[in-house]
Order: sequence, then structure tokens, then C-alpha cells
Amino acid sequence: ASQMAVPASFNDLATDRETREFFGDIWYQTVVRVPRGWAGQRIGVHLESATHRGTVFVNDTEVITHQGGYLPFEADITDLVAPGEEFRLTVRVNNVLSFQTIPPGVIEDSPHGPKLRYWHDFFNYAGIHRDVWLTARPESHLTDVTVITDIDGTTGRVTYSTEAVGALVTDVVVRDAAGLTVATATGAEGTLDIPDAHFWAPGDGYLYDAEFRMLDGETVVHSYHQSVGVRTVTIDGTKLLVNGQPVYLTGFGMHEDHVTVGKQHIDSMMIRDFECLRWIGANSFRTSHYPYSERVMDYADAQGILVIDETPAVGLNMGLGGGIMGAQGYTTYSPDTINDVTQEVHAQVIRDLIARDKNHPSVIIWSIANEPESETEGAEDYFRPLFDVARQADVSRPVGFVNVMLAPHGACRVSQFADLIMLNRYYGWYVFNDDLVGAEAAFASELEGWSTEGKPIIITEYGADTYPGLHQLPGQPWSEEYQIDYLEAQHRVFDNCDAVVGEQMWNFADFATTAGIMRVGGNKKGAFTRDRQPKSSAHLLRRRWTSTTSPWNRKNG
Ligand code: GCB
Repeated sequence: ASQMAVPASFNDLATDRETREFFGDIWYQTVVRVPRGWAGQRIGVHLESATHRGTVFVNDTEVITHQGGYLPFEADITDLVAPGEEFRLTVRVNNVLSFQTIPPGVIEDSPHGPKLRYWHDFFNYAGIHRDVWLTARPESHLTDVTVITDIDGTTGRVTYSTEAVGALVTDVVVRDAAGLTVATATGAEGTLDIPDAHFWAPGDGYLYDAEFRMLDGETVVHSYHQSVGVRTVTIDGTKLLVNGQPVYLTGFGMHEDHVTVGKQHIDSMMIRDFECLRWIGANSFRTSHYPYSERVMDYADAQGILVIDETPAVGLNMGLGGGIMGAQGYTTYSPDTINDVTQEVHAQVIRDLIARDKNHPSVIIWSIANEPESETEGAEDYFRPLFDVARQADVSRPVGFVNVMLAPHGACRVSQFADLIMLNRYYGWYVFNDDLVGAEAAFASELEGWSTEGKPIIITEYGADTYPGLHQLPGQPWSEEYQIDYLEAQHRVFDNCDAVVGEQMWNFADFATTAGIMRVGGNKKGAFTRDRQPKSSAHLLRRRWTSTTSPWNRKNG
């Protein structure tokens, strides 16, 4: 046994290849003492995530297994532990991907032994990336709270529902940011009106505190504080509206990715990321390509950042990157590959994501997949029910998926189910490389096609690999100059297309990937380096996104 940090990805802590590329079971073990003061309470163990599968043991008893690497799970361990006493906590993490996991992967033989391959362009960091908690609750307690907000003139309306163990009276007290009570209600579900409400809006992360309480007579048995941002998200034709006002998204697809620690969540790193977002004038990001730490979602709420919240369904596309990043020669949707079992796992991760993030005002769109194969009949059958799953779980937000270049307008058979169009396009990089004139014309013409759908279009990725410090005049691919020329060409295309309501450049920062001839020490499309310093292009984005002629102002008056 060796020492391992929690939270952290294990991969980059060691110096040997075997550890970095290890796949299989990784055993974590520690000794924990239950606080003596917790006598008489229900005690639980809560993991914010275990990538990609976690099985938890208390002493020698298995208490829970959870599939899916980026969402929380919890087991009640009251009967197995004693207040004041220690117990042995063991977590078996497994990072193997298969055709029945989300994201998918496959183990293939190579001359040097089996290798885990996958079709997504980020390194398969694994381990326990987020905090692990012991929890204590009274016998009667709230298990879930849902809030949906609406606006009626200057009144904020909060419709709530609760779930609980134990038949006690539930009530709710809403306080404003100064701590003054602004609304109250009694009952497990109901509606609260906040007169003259301060609405949550982009750049104004105003949050109320709703305290949900379970009462036994006058005694508060359990209480749960839920922050509430009062806002609406709607679509009107090709407009995306927040609080009835058109918005234009600026920002990035991001990654949870840092030197040494991999996908570990660290508050200080998060604050640096948000400060860089603020500096550059980004009002939004996408949680490409998996749910991020809950701390990130809370912080986005408080900062008034708009979030496209994505499931880990990335790489459901065996035709993409074949031979370069993933394995070659598979059919995406088939009984032996992405099949009914995968579809159910995918449905479950959509439900789990929405269950976790439904109350975040920052979340304005659900993205149920990134760049799946979407131009085939198999794709249409696979995805049709998944949109229903998302809409059943949440009626209050638009649902979409991110379309890949291989399924352009006219060929894509999945966008018909989406409330809006989200496109990843690399005109001037993967196609028309070093030909920005051709790139601009081809991109503009494809967007003309998508505009006829009458739905808002968000460009969720556009970018060019750029090696920081490489300068060339005239700009050529990989140089800082080319990244600037590339972005200027893309921006002209967006500005000329009315239906485009957002641009999220790929990527916020450079990040780790699997090794190969397409990647130089990882993916280098960042506006920032991996240590969060600006490349030249960051200054261009900042000028565009903070000036009075920003696309926001130009398109929305
Ligand atoms: C994409 C993917 C993203 C990749 C990016 C690239 O379309 O969604 O995960 O990193 O392209 O740089 O190739």
C-alpha cells in the first residue's frame, strides 16, 4: 500500500507509466472516527464523486456501489458504526470504461499488453476528485428540495416541493441577502411570492436563502438551507431569454484540469479560473464534458455566470478521432457497442445530473451529450427518449446536445429533438487549415442552413491549437498569431448570423489528453495556458467581450 491524497487524481502523483495509465480497481482505505456528539442521529458517508465507479465498505461490509464518475452518492451507515468509535472506511474505485459506461471506452490488446482506449479528448484522470464527508441527520429529515422560480412584474415567485422521512410539518422561510424575512409558507409543497424581488441575472448573482424546516410543534427538528436565485430562462424564436431579456453568451468550454492534481477540485484554483473569466469578459461556460464539482456550481450562482450543464456523455462517436485518440473499426450504435444498456445508463446520468443541479440559477441549459454520432437512424432512436427523460426531470430549462461537424445541417437527425442548436465547429483548424478565407465562407454557409431551423444557435466550440510562445508572421497554424487570425474570422461569421446567441471558445485553458501525434503535451487550444496565464488571443477576446461594441450590445441593442 502507498500513500494517496484525497481528493486528487492518482495518475500524475507518481512518476511511472504504470501508475499514470493504470486501469482497474484502485483501493483507498483510511480510519475515521464518528463524532461522539452524533449519538441518536442517522449517520451517512457521502462522496461528491468517485471516477468512474465507487464501492464503499464500512469495516468489512459493502454499503453502496455507484456508477458514473462525476456525481455524488451517499450511504446510510448508522447501523454499522458507533458514535465516538473508529471504523475502517474503504473505497474501491474503478476507472475502466466500456461500451456500457458513460463515457464509453474499450480495452484493446497491444503488443505491450492491454490498453484502455476511449473517444474523448481529455485524459482519463481517475480517483476520488472531490470531498468525502460523514453526515449526521435526525431520524426525521428532509431528503430533497426542488425550487422553480418565475417572475410576475416585480414579484418573484418560488414554487417549491420537498421530500422527507418522517411525517412532520414542513415550513419554509425565505430571507434576502441582508437576512430579512421576505416570504414564508407552510406545507411540503407550495408557492412563495417575494414582492419587489431582486432578480438573479447575468453578472448579478443575487441569492435568497430559503430555509426549509421540519417542525415538531415549536421545535425545529431538521432544517436545510437552499440558496435561490429568482430568474427565468425561455426561448423565443431564435432568441435565448433570461428574465425576458435576450442574452448573448460569451465564454468557454472548460475542463477540470490542473498540473499534478488532475481533476481534483481545489477552491483556490476555482477562484483563479473565475477571476480569469471575469477579466476576459466571459459571462458563461459549459461544463464540458461532465458535471463539475458542486463548489463550482455554487460559485457560478454567486457570480452570476450562465452555465450550460453537460452530462459525461462524450465520445459516443466511434467515427471520430478513430485511430488518433480512440480505437478504430467500431459501429457506434449496435447490440455489441452503444446499446440499450448504455442508453439506460445514459438516461440515469441525465436524471442524476438534474437531481443534483436543478436548483442552481446559473444552470440555464442541459446538454445531454457532446458530439455523439447524430447523422444515423441508430442515433435518432437512441436519443429520442433521452430528450424526454431530461424534460420529465426538469420542465424549466431548455434541453439540447452538442452537435459535431460530421453531422452538418441537413445531415443531423438529432437536433430536431433539441430546443436549441449547439455547434462545435473547427473551420480553419481541422478543415480549411491555414485557409481562413475558405473557412469563413464555408462556416457562414453552414450557419445559413442552421438558421432556417428557427432556433437559437450557440457555438459551443471553435478553436485552434496554439503553442504558447510560438510567434509567426504571417500567422501559421500553432502560432499565437494564427489563433488571433482564426478567432477574428470566426467572430465575423457569428456577427453576420442573427440566430447565433453565444460563442464559447474552445478551450478556456490548455489541458491534458492522451498522447498522440495530434497533441503536443496535451490540447493547446486554450486562451489561457494550463497555469492560467493569457495567450495573445486572450487579449483579443477581452477586447471583444468587454467593449461597448461587444456582440451582446450589438445584437441586443
Ligand atoms: C471537439 C471536442 C473536444 C476536443 C476538441 C478538439 O470537438 O468536443 O473535446 O478537445 O474538439 O480540440 O479537438
